[in-house]
Formats: sequence, structure tokens, C-alpha cells
Amino acid sequence: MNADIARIATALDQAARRAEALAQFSVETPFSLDDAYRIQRAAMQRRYDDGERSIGIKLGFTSRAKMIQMGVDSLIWGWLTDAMLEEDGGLVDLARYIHPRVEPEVCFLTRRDIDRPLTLLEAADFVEAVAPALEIIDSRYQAFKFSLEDVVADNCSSSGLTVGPWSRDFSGLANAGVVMRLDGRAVQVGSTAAILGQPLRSLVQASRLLHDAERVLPAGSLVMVGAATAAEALRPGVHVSVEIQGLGESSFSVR
Ligand code: OOG
Repeated sequence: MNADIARIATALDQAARRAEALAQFSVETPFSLDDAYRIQRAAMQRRYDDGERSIGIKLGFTSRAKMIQMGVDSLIWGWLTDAMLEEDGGLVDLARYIHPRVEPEVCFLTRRDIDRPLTLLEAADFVEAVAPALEIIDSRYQAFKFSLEDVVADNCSSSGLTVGPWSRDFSGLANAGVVMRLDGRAVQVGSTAAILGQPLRSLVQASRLLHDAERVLPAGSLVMVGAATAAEALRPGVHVSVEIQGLGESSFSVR
């Protein structure tokens, strides 16, 4: 399996860099979820070796809407790097991506190292600030089709994100309205309560996953909690915004 891990990690990394889709791996070479995270780690290591820097983590499939859209029903997690950060309010170049989709998110900035499993009561104390955010997901698999193991190996489709203004008041975050607009038209409407009941639960889950993986998330990291609604395909020229009640907006335009 070690040779397969290295082979699949290299192929996924190259597909991301070349913005070219691949066939799913798990059909030909079935692998376990543990091996999927090993592949993810090996693929990320290639990026770090090339100078990319980790800026935090993301969770996926924390809402029913996303599980139903993709036919996957387990929580997953992956890594975010500095190369994925797009400018809030800026222009996103579609040429960097294969078949990108966008989803409305909440982003936490951590205040303390997360080095143990947290309870929901403790979680708020680990948050420095919270922001409305947009995640650009771009599966490296053809037709955006994957198994749970495939998507984990592919770093959970992570490829881009914008983060809006930071806020320290997140008293209303448990059930805040979420509206994602394409060219000013509301295309996805929901609530932050769709994210595991409330977004701080994502941080709790993240702390457990990090603990199981024997990883520490340093203070000052980003945690993307998972989309509150289904994702929308990006197209040239479109303007995308997310508005989260009490937090404000994040947006970008596609070139
Ligand atoms: C996997 C990533 C899912 C989320 O927020 O649920 C995700 C995908 O749908 O390609 O980022």
C-alpha cells in the first residue's frame, strides 16, 4: 500500500497544480479511510516541500445539505494553505481551477493552540474572532464524483477561500441567517444552525479529529466549519457574495 499512497498522492498533487481532472482511485485500488488520510498527508507534504504554508483546517460534510448533494455522510477534514487564500472582494482566476464550486462558510480564527479534545462549553474560549467566508471547492476527480476515501485523499476538495471582516462578537452565531448570492440573486439561503446544530460544534469536532491524528493546531489558525448549504458552480464573470447575519459579507468576482 505504501507505494500506492505515494503514487496517488503524487497524482492528486499534480492534478491540482495542472488543474486537470483524474479518474477516481478507490474504484481500481480500494483503500481504507486511514490510508486516505495518509495520502492526504503525503500530498500536502509535497506542497509544504515547495514552500506552501499551512494556515489552518477545514471541515466538510457538517451539514445535511452538503451530505445530500454529494452522497457522502461522514464528517471529513483537510488542510488549508496560504496559496489557497483569495483576496476578499478581489478577482478569482478560473484558470487555476478545474470545475470549481463555491459554498457559504463561517471561518474561526483560533486564540489558543488546540491540542486536546474540547467540549462545546470550552470551544468559545479558543476563538479569537469569526468571519463570513466563501470556500471554493474543486474536486480533482472527473465530474466531481468521489467516494468518502477519494475525497479525503484529495484534501477534501480544498482549493480556495475568501475571508470577510473579523468580528469578536459571535453571540448570535448559533442560528444566524446565511444568504449566498450570484450576481446579486440569492441562490442559497440557510442558517448557521445547519452546521452540526451550530458552528462551534465544528470546532469541537475539529479538536477531536486533530487529537485522533496526533496533531496540534497552533493559535492563529483558520478553521472553516463546513458549508451551511449546497455548493454552486462558478462561471466566468460571476460575482459571488455571502452574507451572514450579524457578521457581514465576503465576496469575490470570477475572471
Ligand atoms: C467535499 C468538501 C465538502 C463542505 O463544506 O461540506 C465541504 C466536496 O463537496 O467536494 O467542503
